[in-house]
Amino acid sequence: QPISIVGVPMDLGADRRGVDMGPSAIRYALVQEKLASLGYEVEDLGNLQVPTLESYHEGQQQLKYLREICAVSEDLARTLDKIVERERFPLVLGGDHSIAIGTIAGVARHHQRMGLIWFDAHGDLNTEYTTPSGNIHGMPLAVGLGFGHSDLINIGGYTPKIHAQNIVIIGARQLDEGERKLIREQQIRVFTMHDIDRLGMAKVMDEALQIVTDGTDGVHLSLDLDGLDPKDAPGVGTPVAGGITYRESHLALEMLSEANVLTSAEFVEVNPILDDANRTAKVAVALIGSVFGEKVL
Ligand code: DIR
Ligand code: MN
Ligand code: MN
Ligand code: MN
Repeated sequence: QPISIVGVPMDLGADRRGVDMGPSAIRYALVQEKLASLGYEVEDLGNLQVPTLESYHEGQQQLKYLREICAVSEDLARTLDKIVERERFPLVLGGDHSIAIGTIAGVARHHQRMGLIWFDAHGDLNTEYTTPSGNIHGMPLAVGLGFGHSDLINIGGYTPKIHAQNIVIIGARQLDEGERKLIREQQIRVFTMHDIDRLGMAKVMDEALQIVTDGTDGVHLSLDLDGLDPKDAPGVGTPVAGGITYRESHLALEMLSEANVLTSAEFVEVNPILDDANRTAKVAVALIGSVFGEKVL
């Protein structure tokens, strides 16, 4: 299937500048060339327009930049809707993780039921009532499930986009109290670092793939680079020690590729200002290779 790349230079959802340069960093690490070398037809649609942080007032303390993030999310949802209608595979480059609100709004409408893999050190399950930071990048998974501010959950004109029984979180190691409560109430399957250590990534992915494919007609991958260990992916705004290794993350994505179920993907939170000579963007491109079937032999 042909691939369409969209960059979203969003940093309003996080409190670290620099993540708006993520799409450039990933392009500089030759993402399009990687996909072309694997035999795909690729188009790069460029970046969506995102307002500059300095030109806006913060707005509400519990939902920073709500209005601007809603506008970009609607734009992204429309953009992805068109890509899917052209029967192309949408590959979104972030930008902070708040962009998942628009990505999911754009793709989920094309499925009866969409599975979702949330690869992250965090749960991104906060709402305006539980957020410790007010940063919307800590909320997109809750928003997809229909929890949060009505302007956010109704992006794309429908809610909820996804159902708790079809999602998995992989790599979690820092959850806020409100997130733990939502996980319990919604019975969301979370593979923490403890589970990955105990079961091994192969077993985790076997189980995860079962959950996201059971009764679904598509799967979205939302990969936050902070899911990886900061030793392997230092260029992220909110690093948490003790993460998924480079090798484990490749294994996970190779298994996902072999399952042949993926219908859309996004790679987020690459921050070149905090990085070490673009290492994290290079990791992102290597992982994208695995997602699209790159093999040693
Ligand atoms: C924290 C951090 N849970 C928050 N979340 C991050 O602000 O809601 N998600 N960094 O990727
Ligand atoms: Mn449509
Ligand atoms: Mn994260
Ligand atoms: Mn995240």
